[in-house]
Amino acid sequence: GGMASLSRFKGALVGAVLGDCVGGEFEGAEEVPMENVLLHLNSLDDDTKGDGTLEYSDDTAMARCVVQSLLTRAGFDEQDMARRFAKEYSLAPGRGYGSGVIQVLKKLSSSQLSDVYQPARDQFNGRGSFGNGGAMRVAPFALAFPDLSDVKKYSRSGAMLTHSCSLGYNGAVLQALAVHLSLQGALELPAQFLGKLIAEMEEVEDEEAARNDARALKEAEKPFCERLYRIRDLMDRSKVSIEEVICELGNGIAALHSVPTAIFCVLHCLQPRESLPQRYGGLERTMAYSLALGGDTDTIACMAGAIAGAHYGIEVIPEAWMKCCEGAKEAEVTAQRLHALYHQGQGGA
Ligand code: F2R
Ligand code: MG
Ligand code: MG
Repeated sequence: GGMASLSRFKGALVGAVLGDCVGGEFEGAEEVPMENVLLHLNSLDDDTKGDGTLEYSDDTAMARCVVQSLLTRAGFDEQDMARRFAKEYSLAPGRGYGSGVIQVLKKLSSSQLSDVYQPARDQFNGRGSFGNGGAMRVAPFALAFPDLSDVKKYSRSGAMLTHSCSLGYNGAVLQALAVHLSLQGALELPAQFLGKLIAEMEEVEDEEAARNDARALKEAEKPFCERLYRIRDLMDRSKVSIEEVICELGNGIAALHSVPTAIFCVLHCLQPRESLPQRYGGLERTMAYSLALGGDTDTIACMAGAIAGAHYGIEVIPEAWMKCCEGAKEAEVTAQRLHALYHQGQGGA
């Protein structure tokens, strides 16, 4: 499809759900042989499966809140979004939430709360969470706001409802930027795509709070930029092993150890790879590769799925995969409403 086409919107939202549902099988596994990944993915084509047998987790549960809030309020409303997170958690607490964020979600349901950002600030002795929970749910921000500066501003605020550490919310900003650029067709030129992300993040990380957090956590001066430069190095190598990717970029629950990894998965799978089936298209390759890294597989596949889906569009997503994943069909429908909101913001084009 063309730039910001409906197909790309659907691909992004459905790709994220697919990654979460399909990746849930291996979340927390240290080593995942590609053979096991392919067996799992092949089982989705099995007729006895289907009808949402693979349940979505917190990644999708929270993304759905983001979507509903952005649509209902026709923009970002922190009170409304916070309320939706709290309500969703109270109705379905068993979706595999991070152990820290549960405290925030419980406090957010209190009616006496005057500042919805305060519970997040209180996390981890006032340091705030650097988990990837802000990034895992951020794709809808890129689908609601056509303007890059709005994407940056609101994805940051949306993440800060639960993640007040800059290594948490800036991961969300990076993921939102990646979906935004992919939606514009920027992955046609991968080196330039990465260059744009670096240029944006150089500015995003050039902030007092970010510098302080990086120093306190003994990270590079601009941690996300540093990781993006590592991605550039990895892309320049003729061969890269799974072990090298895990070592350079990580596969963990911290945003710093998963958002750049998800971006790398998409870039690496733009072309056919020896370790992956010939019959696979780019989106299937991205899913398989994300799972084979092990670690936080549902979240890495969810984030990679959103970026890849925005690039390839809905047409490449296997029907059998859609049927197996809870919430995939609904995501396709709501993507249409986000598409309308996005283009309405551009003057009804
Ligand atoms: N939680 C999981 N998976 C593990 C358990 C699965 C489930 N309980 C089961 O039953 O199998 N997955 C989901 O959590 C991740 C997103 O987490 P989020 O929303 O960022 O939560 P939180 O609690 O804020 O952060 C996650 C952990 O990171 C560490 N951490 C964060 N900030 C820290 C800090 N400043 N200092 C020290 N540690 C910090 C803590 O261990 C947090 O618990 C996604 O993977 C999602 O799928
Ligand atoms: Mg999850
Ligand atoms: Mg996860």
